[in-house]
Amino acid sequence: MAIHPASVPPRRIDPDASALAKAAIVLLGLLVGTLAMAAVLLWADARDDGAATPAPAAAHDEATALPLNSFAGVVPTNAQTLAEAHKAYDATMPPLAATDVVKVHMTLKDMTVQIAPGVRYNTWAFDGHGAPGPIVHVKQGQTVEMTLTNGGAIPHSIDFHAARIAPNVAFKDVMPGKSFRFRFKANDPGVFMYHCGTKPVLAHIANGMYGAIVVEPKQALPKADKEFVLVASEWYLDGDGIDKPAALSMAKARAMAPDWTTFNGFANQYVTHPLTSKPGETVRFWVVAAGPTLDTNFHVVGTILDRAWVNGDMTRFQRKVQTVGVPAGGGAVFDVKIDKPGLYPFVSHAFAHVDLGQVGLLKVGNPAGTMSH
Ligand SMILES: [Cu+2]
Repeated sequence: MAIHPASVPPRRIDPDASALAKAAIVLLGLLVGTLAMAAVLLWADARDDGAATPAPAAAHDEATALPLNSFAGVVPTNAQTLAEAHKAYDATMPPLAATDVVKVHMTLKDMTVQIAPGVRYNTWAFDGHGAPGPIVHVKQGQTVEMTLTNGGAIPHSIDFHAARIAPNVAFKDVMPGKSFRFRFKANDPGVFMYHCGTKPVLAHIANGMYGAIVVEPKQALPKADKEFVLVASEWYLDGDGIDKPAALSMAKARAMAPDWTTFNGFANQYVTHPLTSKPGETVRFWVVAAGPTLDTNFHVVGTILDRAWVNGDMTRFQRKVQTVGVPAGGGAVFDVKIDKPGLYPFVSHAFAHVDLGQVGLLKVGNPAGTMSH
């Protein structure tokens, strides 16, 4: 079982043992230096995508600088097998409905899901399939008719950031066993968060009650060949979730010290099951940071964001930017056009997030040395 560094208590230094300690530190320093050099060499080697001889698989794995074979936090020893067996959340943009009114029905359910390989968590889930809830995709001007059925044990609600509506009317608590319906016209394009707004909101969002609604602008965007929706979020556990499912640690949530950070609810799932595109295709990422508290700093390793609709303002985009912050409760849209085959990590460039699982791969073409799945 791997132990997350955060769970290891700080070492005490005995001043009397300083000579031995110093020698050990020097040796450790040499070891770290050697390893770092080796890593840099591997990175440099595999980065040379013009090389005639494909690097072996292991070198490619190193080149991504990602924990392909290990996971942050506490995981079972068979984490890699469990990660491969996990069915990744489908990040593909669902099709639009042709009707003026788009009917969405979600049934809230208390359920145990995996949030990392072998790590179980007791969620309160929208639509009974864990976090995030389903991707809602509408066109600007369409009306969303939302029906919320509370199949859970306590009151819940749903707050759509895409709606201009009196929250005390539409976003009200729905009692267990009851349903509630409201409508709003999606007049503002962008990618928006939805979430449970029942108090304490921190607990309801932290327990998985969030998702994304994409409101596509009436005026067509530049053509994209592939479109993916990513919801960034973090998890705060009261235990490791291995022997028994974890529940929320409010203390960690308030301290903003997550055990795991994820895209679409499961740590590293798109490392094991990469999103795919062909060389030369334009890939569009619709990104929401659900939090509950932490932002995400969206970046694609090995390329530049060709277009960035910052803050989800669909009236203009920035060109050729490297990293864009998506605030908790916010959204943004990004286009990349990658010509050369390879594995391109997409990350929150606040790198503690990568270490805790907020990382995936965009597999462009069929690069040599790729993992087989
Ligand atoms: Cu709730």
